[in-house]
Order: sequence, then structure tokens, then C-alpha cells
Amino acid sequence: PQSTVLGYPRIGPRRELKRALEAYWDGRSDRAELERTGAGLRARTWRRLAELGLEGLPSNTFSLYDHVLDTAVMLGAVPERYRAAEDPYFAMARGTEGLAPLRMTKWFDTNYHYLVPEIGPETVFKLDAGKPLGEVREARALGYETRPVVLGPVTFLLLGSALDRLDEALGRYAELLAALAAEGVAWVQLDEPALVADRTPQELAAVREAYERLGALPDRPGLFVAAPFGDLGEALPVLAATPVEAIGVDLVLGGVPEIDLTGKTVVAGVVSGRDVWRTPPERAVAALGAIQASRVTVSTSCSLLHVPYDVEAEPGLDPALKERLAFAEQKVAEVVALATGDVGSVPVSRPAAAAPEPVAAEGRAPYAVRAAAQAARLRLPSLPITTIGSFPQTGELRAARAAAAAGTLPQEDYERRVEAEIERVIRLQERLGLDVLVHGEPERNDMVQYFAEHLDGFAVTANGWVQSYGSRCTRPPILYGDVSRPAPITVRWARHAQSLTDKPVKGMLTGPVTIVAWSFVRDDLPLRDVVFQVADAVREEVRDLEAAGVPIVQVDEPALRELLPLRRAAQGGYLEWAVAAYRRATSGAGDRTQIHTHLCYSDAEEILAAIDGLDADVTTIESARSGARILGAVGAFGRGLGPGVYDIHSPRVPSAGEVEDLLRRTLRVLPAERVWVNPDCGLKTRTYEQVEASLSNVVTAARRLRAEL
Ligand code: THG
Ligand code: ZN
Repeated sequence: PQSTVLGYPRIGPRRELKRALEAYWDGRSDRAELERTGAGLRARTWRRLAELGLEGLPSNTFSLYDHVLDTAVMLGAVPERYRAAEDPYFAMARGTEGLAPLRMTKWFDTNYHYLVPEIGPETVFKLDAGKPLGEVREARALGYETRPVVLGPVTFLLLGSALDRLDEALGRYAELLAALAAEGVAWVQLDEPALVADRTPQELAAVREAYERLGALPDRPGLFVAAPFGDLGEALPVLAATPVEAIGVDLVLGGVPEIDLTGKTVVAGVVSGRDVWRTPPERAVAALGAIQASRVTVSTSCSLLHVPYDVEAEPGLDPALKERLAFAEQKVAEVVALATGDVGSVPVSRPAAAAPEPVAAEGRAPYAVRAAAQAARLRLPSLPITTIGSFPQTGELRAARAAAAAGTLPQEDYERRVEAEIERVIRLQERLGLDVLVHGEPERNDMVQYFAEHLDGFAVTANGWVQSYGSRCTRPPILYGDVSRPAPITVRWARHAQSLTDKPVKGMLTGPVTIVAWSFVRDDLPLRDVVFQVADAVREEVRDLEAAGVPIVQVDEPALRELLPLRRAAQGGYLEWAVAAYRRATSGAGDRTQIHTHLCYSDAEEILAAIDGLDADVTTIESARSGARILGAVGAFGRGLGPGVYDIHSPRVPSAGEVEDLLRRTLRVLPAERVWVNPDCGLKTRTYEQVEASLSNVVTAARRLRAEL
């Protein structure tokens, strides 16, 4: 068979694109220099893929910020208000002084975030094929024939909630195909991940219409429709009945097509583009052999955008783990090996773990009993004011952490600096008049990275960056073995913070679902069992914080919504075990210990019942950023709730009047004794100046309302 991949990382093996973008945004470089970096990264990718022996090279998989934004721009879906900006593309991506950026949300069930296309009645689709054509020419100049990758019309319109504009959009896609054909392009890849989620009969009819119409065009490249992230299900026969020549199926998350695809090419995604494990060849070979089609091409299950570049850039990893790992480079080599039949064997040395022990069903007392016990202990005023956990991370602190990691700053000195920072944060909160204090998390860079570094069963990488959005990346830890907690992790910092004040201090932990959602996870155990193992480690930490006299423990679960399966039939089962894992992590706390949880992102409404099921005594949640929409849905929420009173993503300082308005709206839908006052999210990305001014206004507003109660 032939070989290809659906896409490749683009941030650069050493995050070259991130650096180039940030230099451009800061005015330290110009557009030409940014373009040069982009061209260099594209050239490097084609050269590397060719060197590895890959046949079908993709192009247009690069993006300066986001490929969905690129598609919107290609189709002319640039809202009027951005057109006058100095750089409309980055204005849409990041906003400007006077303009908010486009909304950003998660790309299917990955950790990548895309910009939501804004398609209104005034939007006129108009093709600008410059980017895909430019990449084809650029590759050709280097000696490579490529297959441009473009987001497909159905997914693009569904992401923009504008499927009713199909007819018009197809006109522009037809022009694109004609332009590519005129350029001598043999194949185009149209990505349609939306087809692996539940689709209505009308949506399936749109799929049929789209590919009948594009397929009927006289001048066009071969059409390859790729459907990553799951099983095509009922969309497969629809697609198969159209003239598209090739269909890409995800054979890692989905099954081998059961229908006969004679006449088509099946691009078989047998190498996972989403995990970091080597592909067991037996499984891949069996899947390839079971496909009924005229031609089979070996490929990845999705774009390799979601994995780091190269395992060989990780000299610090245990060799026994390393030989089981495949990042993008290694996955390309696997695709080539499977296509040429040159498959070796993959070490499968992972020990099968014991299923986690059932936890004794020692539920906490009913909320009313707990609430009374906690009120007696904490003696908080009405409308208690708190923050989500993190305070600004200063440059000195980051530098000290890096120096400690590099061994140039003695560990003791680093710890003393962390303690000094905790003291500063405690004093600031006392001075501002907050009621429940936090230690500010100066010891953490990224919370998931931090817990992974302190738990057994995880490995962390040095260069394993994966794009999250734009220039932002994370280094997902690798959860490869049984998870356990060798020693208390946060207790010393929480204890230090509590020793400095008479006000209650919250201990700060990350929940089991979030730790797993933001890691690469072993695939030899059901996800649920892995999450339960992590829950048990968190449970031990909760108990130790409690034993150290910490009266409140916050266990955040911002990624609860993220692991929600794409197909509705699987969602209930997931939410049930995800909630059970959270309760497993927190139910060891006594009734006098108050459990808080925090969820970011505006998509919480959808899973409000599950959030209620977490049974936390207090839930803080994003609200201000999404226009307090959540308030329409929280009436039924039975325990403490803190809908955020200001958006921390913006450097803007909210006025006391604004905060007061939001609080009044909250008090209309929730009884005052259950309302908490807090920002939308953590303060890590803000400056101390902004934080002081904002929190001071929050305190003013809360005190005014308190006086009225
Ligand atoms: N931590 C982890 N995963 C996440 C988030 C997180 N996934 C979802 C969401 N939050 C993604 N959001 C961000 C926000 C900021 C950054 C990355 C993802 C970020 N990264 C730094 C950068 O790219 O410069 C690097 C951070 C580091 O040094 O580790 O700012 O919060 N795990
Ligand atoms: Zn948050």
C-alpha cells in the first residue's frame, strides 16, 4: 500500500513558531521575518516526511495560528469589524485594543482549541485560495508534490452554526477545487471530523449534497475526505455513495468499515495520531487486511498535530519507557513500515495493573449537615470573597524555578523563595479583605505538570510540546504505569500559608479527570480505571491536607467536559464514572472540611447535572466572560456557588459597579446564603497591579451588598 499522514505538528520542534509569533506581536520583528520562520518550518516538515520515506506529503497543514481561522479567511468569513484592523488575521485570533477576538473552543475531543467562525446574514463567502495554492507552489519549488489539506465544507459550516449556507459555500469550494486542478494538484484532502459525531438526517443530507456536487465537478483533483476522531457510523454509507475517490477512516477509535468500498481508496488510520504509544503491528496489519476496497493507503488516525515531534529529543526518559513511545517522527516511520510490510515488533512490557480497590462507601453527611458544621467552624461573613487559587507568576519566580530544575539554585533557596512569595500573597489578601485565602501556587508552573512530577506512574518530557492554541503549548505528561502518591505533595505549602494567617486557607488540588485529560494516557487499562487510580492519589492528598489543619480543600475539575464522548450514547456512562472518580477523590474529607471545586469555560451549562453530582460544598465557575449566561441555569443548583464576577482573561480592571451589578443578578437566582464572590478563574496570567485593583473593587462591591442583606 501507499503511505501518508493526515497532518503534522507546526509549532516547530523547539517551538520556533511560538517565538516568531511572540516576537512579531511584541514588535520585535516584522511580518517578513515571521513568514520566513513559517516557510522554514514547512520546508523542514516536507523534507523530514520525505526522508522518512512517506509517499503522500500533505501541504496546507501549517498555520500561523489556527487552521479553522485559515479556512474562514480563505472563504471570506471575516467579520466587518476586523477588516479595518492593521492585521485582520491576528485581530480575529487575539483581539486588539478595542476588539474582542473570535470565540475559541475545543477541537472535538482533543486539547487543541480553534477559533469559532462567525458567519452571519451579512457574511458573503468569497474565495481567496492564496494559502493552499501558495503552499503547493512552495513545496513544488523544493521538489515535492503535495496534497493540500483543507477543512471540509460540512464541518466548517457546522462549526460556524451555518449549515444553511451550504449552497453558497459549495460554490466557493468548487472554485477552490478548480484552482487546485489548474495548478496540477492530483489530490485534495477535505477534513470532515464532524462526521464522526451524531448527525441528524438533515446534516447527513448535507453531506450527500456536498460530495455529490463537488464530485460532479469536471475539473477537480481526486477527493479524499478524512474523518478523524471516531467511527463514521451512519455517515460512511452516505459518503461512500458519493463520487469521492478516497475516504479516511480512524481505525484506532473506530472499527474497520463493514461495507464493501470497492471502487474507493480507503485511507486507513491505523497509527494513532493522538497518543504517544508505538503501534502494535498485529492489530494494524489485521485491520488493513480486513478492509474491502479497491486500494488501501496506510495513514494516521488523525493529524499528528496532537503529539510532540520526536522521542529522540527526550534524553532524560527511562529507556524502558522510551522504547514504547512514538511521537510524530516515529509515527511517520511506523506508517511507512506498515505500508512496506517492514514491521518489527513492539515491546509490550506494560505490567497489567490490578483494578483499583473499591473504596468503602463512606459518603459524607448530607449537604445541610456539612454546611452547618462548616459554618460553625469557618465563621464566614455572608457573600464570602475568595479567589480561584493562582496568583501572578513573576518573572523572578519562573527564573528561580528554572534555576532550581537546572541545579544552579540550591533546592533550599528555591523553597525559601516560594515561601516568601506565599507570605506576600497572604499579606495582600489580608490587606484587601478577602475571606478565604489561597497560597497562590507559586510552586507550580502548570498544575497538571506539577502533580505528574510528584506522582509515581507519570513521566514528564523536556521538549514534548503540543500546540494548545496559537502560540500556546503544553507538555502533556505521560501516564504510563500504575499511579500512586509516594509522599504528600502540597501539604507543606498549605501548612505554611495557614501558619501566616487567622483567616481560613484553601488547599489547592487538581481533580483526577483533569489530570488524565491533560496527559497522554496508557491504553492497556480502561480510562475509568486509570482515572480511579489518580482519584485515589488525590484522596490521600485531601486527607493529609485535612490532617494538617487545612479547613477547606479545593479540587478543580476544569476538564470535566473535555473527555465527554462525541457520541451521545456514550456520554451518560462517562459522566457517571467521572463523577464517581471525583467523589472518590473527595469523600474522604470529614463533614467539617469544606470541599470546593472550580470549572473553567463557558460550556458548563451542558453538564450542570454532573457538576451538581460532584457534591462539592462550593463550586466556582466562569460566568462574567460569557455574559453571565450560566445564571439562567443555576437556580436548581443545591449548594454553594460562586459564578465569577469578572473575566480574568483580559487585563481590564472591572469597576466596583460592574461587579455589583453581576452580584445583584446572581442574588436574583440564588439564595444569598449560598452565594460566593470570586473571579472567573485563576490569576496566574495577570500582573499584581491588575489583581490588586480588580480584587479591591470586588471587595467594595461585595461589602455594599452585604450591608443590604
Ligand atoms: N494546563 C494543561 N492543559 C491545559 C490547560 C492547562 N489544556 C487546556 C487549557 N488549559 C489550555 N490552555 C492553555 C493556556 C495557557 C498555556 C497553555 C494552554 C500556556 N502555555 C505556556 C506557553 O505556551 O508559553 C507554557 C506553559 C509551561 O511552561 O508549561 O501559556 O492550564 N496542562
Ligand atoms: Zn478556571
